[in-house]
Amino acid sequence: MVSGFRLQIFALALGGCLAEDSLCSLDSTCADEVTLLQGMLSRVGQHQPMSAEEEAEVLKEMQEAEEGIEDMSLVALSEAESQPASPGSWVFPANWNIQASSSWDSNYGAANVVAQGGRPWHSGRRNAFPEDLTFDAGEVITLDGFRTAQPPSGWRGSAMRAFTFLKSNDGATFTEVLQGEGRNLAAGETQDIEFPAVSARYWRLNMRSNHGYHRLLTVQYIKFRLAAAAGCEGIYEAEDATIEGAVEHSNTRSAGHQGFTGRSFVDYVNSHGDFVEWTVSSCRRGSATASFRYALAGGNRPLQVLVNGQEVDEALSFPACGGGDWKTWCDVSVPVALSSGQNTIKLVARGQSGANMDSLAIAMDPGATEYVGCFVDDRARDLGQRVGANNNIATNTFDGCRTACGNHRYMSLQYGGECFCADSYGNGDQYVQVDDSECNRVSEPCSSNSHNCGGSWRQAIYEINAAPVSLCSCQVTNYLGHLPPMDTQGPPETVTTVDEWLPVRGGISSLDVAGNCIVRVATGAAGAGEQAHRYPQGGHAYPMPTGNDNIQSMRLECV
Ligand SMILES: [Ca+2]
Ligand SMILES: [Ca+2]
Repeated sequence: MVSGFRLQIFALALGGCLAEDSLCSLDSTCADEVTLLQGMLSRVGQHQPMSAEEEAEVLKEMQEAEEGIEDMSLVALSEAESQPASPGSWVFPANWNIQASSSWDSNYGAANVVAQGGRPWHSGRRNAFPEDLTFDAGEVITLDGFRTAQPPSGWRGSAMRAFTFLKSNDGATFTEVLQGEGRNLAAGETQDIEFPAVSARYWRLNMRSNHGYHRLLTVQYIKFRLAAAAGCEGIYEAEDATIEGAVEHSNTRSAGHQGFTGRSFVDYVNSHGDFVEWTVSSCRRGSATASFRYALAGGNRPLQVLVNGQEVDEALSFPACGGGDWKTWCDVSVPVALSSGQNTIKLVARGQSGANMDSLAIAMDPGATEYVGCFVDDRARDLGQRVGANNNIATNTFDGCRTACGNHRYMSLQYGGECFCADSYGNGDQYVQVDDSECNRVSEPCSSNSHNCGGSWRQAIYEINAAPVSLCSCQVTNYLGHLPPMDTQGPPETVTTVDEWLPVRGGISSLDVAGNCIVRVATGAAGAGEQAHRYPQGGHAYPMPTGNDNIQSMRLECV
């Protein structure tokens, strides 16, 4: 018979906060949910010292784990990982100053999180939550994510659960970057936490709960993902670029050549092969406008334009600036597609000498970085109701629509400036992606102020806010202990694993499900013979629709 144990499933502490329509992001707070969470945490054992038995168990586990580590020294960072990293890459916080609010002992200190081998960082013996890991990068850097890993064996349930990631410029006052819930990582597993790019020198990971392991935390390593910084918009002098054939004008005091910027300008000499090549770093990927400032007294002196070695214009026209002299300066522009990181832009003489070249200016097209693509729309409206028509000056540009869309994850411009906001797109088979050219309707002021303004039943979709951190984790508390990790009777035990079939010993008599969690059950092991019935939010008393004794496995899913 079914024993009378209670099974309570209560939610995802931040469930409401992370629901689809209410992003818990940089711009919104989740005060109610945090209060709820704090209340829950206080009930599940905050500030309780470890018992002697628990400590003995932890020590035993450490001993067992260490037997599996052949080389007890930390594995040195590979050469590649100690090289300067480019945006988008995951890096260890090598050479950073790292502090932990507590550590088990010096063998399990905070410094262990810079390497992939050896012992993990392990929080202290008598400290309850919260725990902090604080990082000083030594300089201001831009991040858009971090990755944590669990030790390769043991310490199940010691991964962080409720956390807040913070930043600081002075190391004293920290402000929130994001908060969320970490998954219950299996041994050796990693998780990536992503957020909109943000810059700071000091970073802190504040961890307020774990997934059930003796109120202690372990982290095998942490990596951080460097984001492209502010981008590469700006002015780059020709005289600072790589020059071949052409020369930097030396007589900078000559009356006939005044008005240049920077130190001087570049004088093309030969009719073939002379070039100026700018190398620009830290670019964000996307479409941009490259403008060249030059002086030319008369005629026209076209130059070949190469971006990252690819020809984008065989002979870009550089007409005379109109003053009939060499001190009147003007600009020509060419659209360019920039890659993330470093790019080269090159002007080559192909048959005749070039004008006097002063500088290059790079400006990203508004929305270029955020652009997703061009998609079909119809009267049912993939992104919901229109927010503004294309003659609405408040919303008919990228910046205007973005402001109107607030915390929504996506926005679109359609038909030259109609604005839509939503948290998803492609909500129907008909909303397929099409070529960007179908979206490029020219309509002002949209076109001059936006990367792409959409077309007729074609929408240019932009991702304007980061995805909510997907950290749904249902919590199962079994008061008599028929669920893993304890499948014998004992004190209340918590299970938080989601999306995985868990064994149930002795069946289920009743369920309480709260929050964004559903429960499936099966009559066999590992989901075999799954019952059609799912148990959504709410109480489910004996007898269960699917029977009781016959339930051998269950699976928690976030909805
Ligand atoms: Ca010349
Ligand atoms: Ca110059």
